[in-house]
Amino acid sequence: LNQQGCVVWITGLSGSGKSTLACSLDRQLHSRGKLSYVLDGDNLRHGLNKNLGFSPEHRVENIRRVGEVAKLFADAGLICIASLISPYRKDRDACRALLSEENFIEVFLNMPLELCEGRDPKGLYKLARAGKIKGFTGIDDPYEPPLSCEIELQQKDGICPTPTEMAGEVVTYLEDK
Ligand code: GGZ
Repeated sequence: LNQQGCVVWITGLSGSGKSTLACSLDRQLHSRGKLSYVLDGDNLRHGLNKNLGFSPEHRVENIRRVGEVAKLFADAGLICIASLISPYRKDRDACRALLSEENFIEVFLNMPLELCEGRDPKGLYKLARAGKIKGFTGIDDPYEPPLSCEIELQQKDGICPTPTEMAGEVVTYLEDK
């Protein structure tokens, strides 16, 4: 395998486009002959993490498990793309600490809450605003943005780059390394 394994950790609010970005990145890497694999928080909650909810304790455990699995994939030489809200800085830093510094690439998908809430693909923000979901990230549960991350993706002049463009930015970063 002519590649070094690593973890690309995508963090951001619900509805910021993490899963779409992860999928686009996965495809772009494949087309360059790279082996990658996506660990998506929402998907893993149907299997590996199906005994976990959204209390702070359960989120900590959710992120810990995914961090450990991501490390295993990276050890196996894959580019592991983890996409989770991962709202607490401490937990993301704990995942970072599992790998050597150059092999953990934190990508902050920094989309404004209003944009994410406006998208509301699953209607969860609406339920959270109505008080029907308690402890929703960005509404009544905190999101702690990274203080220093490898890549920050955001709107430019009020326009959001496409998932393809954003994935391209990550690919360029990986290629430069
Ligand atoms: C945040 C929630 C919640 C609460 C359900 N808070 O955008 P989605 O809908 O499709 O994906 C989100 C997913 C979050 O799972 P993660 O494993 O990424 O979260 S964490 O890293 O915080 O452990 C969202 C949905 O679950 N969802 N309830 N209360 N998101």
